Amino acid sequence: MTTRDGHGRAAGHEDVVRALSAVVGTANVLTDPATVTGYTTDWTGRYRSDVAVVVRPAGTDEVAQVLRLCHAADVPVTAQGGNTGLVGGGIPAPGAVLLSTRRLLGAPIVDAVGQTIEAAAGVTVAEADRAAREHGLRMGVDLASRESATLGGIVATNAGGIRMIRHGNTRRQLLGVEAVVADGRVLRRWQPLVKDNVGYDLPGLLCGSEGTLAVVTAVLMRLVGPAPPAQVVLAAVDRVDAAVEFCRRAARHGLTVEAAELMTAAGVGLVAGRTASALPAGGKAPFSILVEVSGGTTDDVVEILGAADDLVVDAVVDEAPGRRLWQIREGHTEAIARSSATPVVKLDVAVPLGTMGPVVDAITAGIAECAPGARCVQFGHFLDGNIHVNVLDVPPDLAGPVTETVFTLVARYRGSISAEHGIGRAKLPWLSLGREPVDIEVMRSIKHALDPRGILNPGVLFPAP
Ligand code: 2HG
Ligand code: ZN
Repeated sequence: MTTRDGHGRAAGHEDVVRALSAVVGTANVLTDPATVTGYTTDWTGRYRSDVAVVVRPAGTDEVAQVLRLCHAADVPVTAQGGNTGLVGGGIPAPGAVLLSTRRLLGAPIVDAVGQTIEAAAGVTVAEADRAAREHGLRMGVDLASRESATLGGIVATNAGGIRMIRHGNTRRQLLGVEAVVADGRVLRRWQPLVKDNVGYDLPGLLCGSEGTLAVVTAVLMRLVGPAPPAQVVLAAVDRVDAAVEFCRRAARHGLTVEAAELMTAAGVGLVAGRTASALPAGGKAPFSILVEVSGGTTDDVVEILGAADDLVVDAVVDEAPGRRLWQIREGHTEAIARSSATPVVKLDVAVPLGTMGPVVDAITAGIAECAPGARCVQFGHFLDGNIHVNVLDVPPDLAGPVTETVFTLVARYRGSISAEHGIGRAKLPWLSLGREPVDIEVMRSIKHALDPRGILNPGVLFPAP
């Protein structure tokens, strides 16, 4: 077996393995097919790679050495964090080395006064959050995969998550970054400052670059204050615009919307099964919303609900954290994966808020026409315009047409073909629906400037040369 670069040149597999072993130790260069499969298959089961080498460096210096030698040998490298991505961005092209960042560890350092955290890229979101909570603070980014998703991974993908409407996406939390560029140089922008206008925003540029510009080895992030007392409302609604209006009314009442999630009866039914009958409107209204609000009491929330019978069919309220209610939303991804006979077609779009109702309906109708036997489950962080479109039981030859149908529709409404999951391999053919030609050219120039040999994650974001 040989490893191959994007230009078709080949390097001996044994030579590469030997050289990598000299850097990270034999135990951290995995080649056994049974062991590497956990890294080379993605969570959805849709993306697999025949990659035969997984390297697990333990620190920034080892990452730099690995990249230096892969660069010299023209061997492509795909970095991977917790392997929780949904667009195949962490699954390498044939012939690449998979660089796992999971051994980039160490106790995070929290500055309680400046409200910042410094941590290595392999630390998970949940671990960082626990470290922050010891100082009465929290991570601003939270997502259902928090126990596996790593900080390097959320920076590489600019993760959004369930607190996005309140605190912003990962890029907004990122103050500094340490990353290794393609030739092995270590780039460090590490000021724990919210104001620092010296030149280009390189952390912001690497954030969301999906492993195509550098390998993130450590992050410096803002933290947010402690969670305020809050209430979690699970309400049944007939229309998407009623969901948006309900949040508006809560805000007019002086409450702060901490999270706002939309679900459909199909999704709630999959997660809750028979217990769906115990949910508002017996899980039978077309939509359910989960809204977490702070700044008031349960009585305030009940009062708002009482005056909202033009919007809300039925509702239950719980004190935060309201895990039983949140579980209905956070259980979607797994319940959907278990229920589908084929790998789920997972799309993640954003549309202007005012168009969300018609878009949700049009997506359902478009998919029914394009793939009549498929089931469509939509859910998402609706107040930021984000809908996760999951299509189950799609015959393999219809996965492309289903995607095309949804993206064309979203583009027509001036939406985004990737709200938070990235382009990865999955959305590559549709990049031009999301960005104009000059925009793509500028992105390519940046890629070329940082990675002229194209060894970093070829085939992700841009087609492999
Ligand atoms: C979520 O919001 C994640 O739970 C995953 O972004 C969405 O499974 C999905 O499509
Ligand atoms: Zn999401």
